[in-house]
Amino acid sequence: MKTLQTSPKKDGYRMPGEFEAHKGVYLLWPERPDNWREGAKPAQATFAKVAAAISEFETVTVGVSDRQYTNARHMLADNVTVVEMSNDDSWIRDCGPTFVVNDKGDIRGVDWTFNAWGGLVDGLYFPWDKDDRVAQKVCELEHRDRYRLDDFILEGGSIHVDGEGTLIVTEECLLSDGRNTQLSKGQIESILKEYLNVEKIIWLKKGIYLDETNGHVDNIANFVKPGQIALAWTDDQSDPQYAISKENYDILTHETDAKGRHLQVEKLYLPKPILITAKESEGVDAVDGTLPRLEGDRLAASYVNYYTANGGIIFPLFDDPMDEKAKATLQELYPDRKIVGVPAREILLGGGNIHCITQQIPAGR
Ligand code: KQY
Repeated sequence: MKTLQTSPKKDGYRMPGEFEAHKGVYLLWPERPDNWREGAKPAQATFAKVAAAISEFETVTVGVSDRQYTNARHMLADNVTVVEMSNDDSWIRDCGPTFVVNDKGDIRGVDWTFNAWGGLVDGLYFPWDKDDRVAQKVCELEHRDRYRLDDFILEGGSIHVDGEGTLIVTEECLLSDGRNTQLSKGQIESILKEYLNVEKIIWLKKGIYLDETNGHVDNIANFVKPGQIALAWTDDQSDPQYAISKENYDILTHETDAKGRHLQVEKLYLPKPILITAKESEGVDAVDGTLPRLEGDRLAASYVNYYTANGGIIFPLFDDPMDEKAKATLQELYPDRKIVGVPAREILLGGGNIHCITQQIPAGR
């Protein structure tokens, strides 16, 4: 595996939309007891269900520490490949590679610097060096050359593309104090255009209310296909989320994409606010430097945090009356895909959801 000194744009590679064909998907196995309650046992059961659900549609590989290898192998279905891969936590959307493809179907990885969502400013744990090596290791396993950006911090959950030149991001995240403060917004745009090979960047303002990633776009908006976006929504004007979603709705409906199309914005209704219970809070080990999980804290629950697989959509269930509506909306948006819900409260308790724990490999050739 080579580390390349050029850029995807110079070499004719682009980031495909998630809705394009995949070779497979990677996950990382959860285990840290200061983020996952009860020694991560409930989270592990949920990750196993997510892996099983996706494996109906594409090949699944799960990276796991040596300490957890035997347990993970036991808990995961036989059609899931388990490989040893050191990590600091299980958010491969964010620390894994962003794959880019060329017109011949060749694939390369983009390996951004990862700093646990804000480094020493407002990052969620320390250290994060094992996570920062995950992208390189996935490229090794996939036999793909990579571009490495040593001086640019980015997580995969903070970007979504339409595969046809358009990128959506949030200002809350990409302009946050813990990421690339040495760069202007224009310089950040130039790097994204060079490494994702996009022409148009649509800047949303904020992500989901109280999202601990500084408002990742993948929790609030996603491309269903070029020209169509699913946006997390509530009609409850007394909820702080309403103003956030409305501002983003206004931006998106007044924007055009890289091809000059007006965007069709589809509202994906949120569940009612979900709070951490006393029992859930007590199950998490308290460790200095890790975000505490306190009783009554509101979680950043959103159905937009779904994974688009070959022929399927794997979306989070919250045991909420809106689960059914979310399923129906997703079925309308994706008439040709099977919509599969997985109870995901245990992932939500760790600070993210199904999209955040996945990283797809494009089909390529
Ligand atoms: O949502 C994500 N992409 C990751 C959330 C990380 C939470 C760490 N506790």
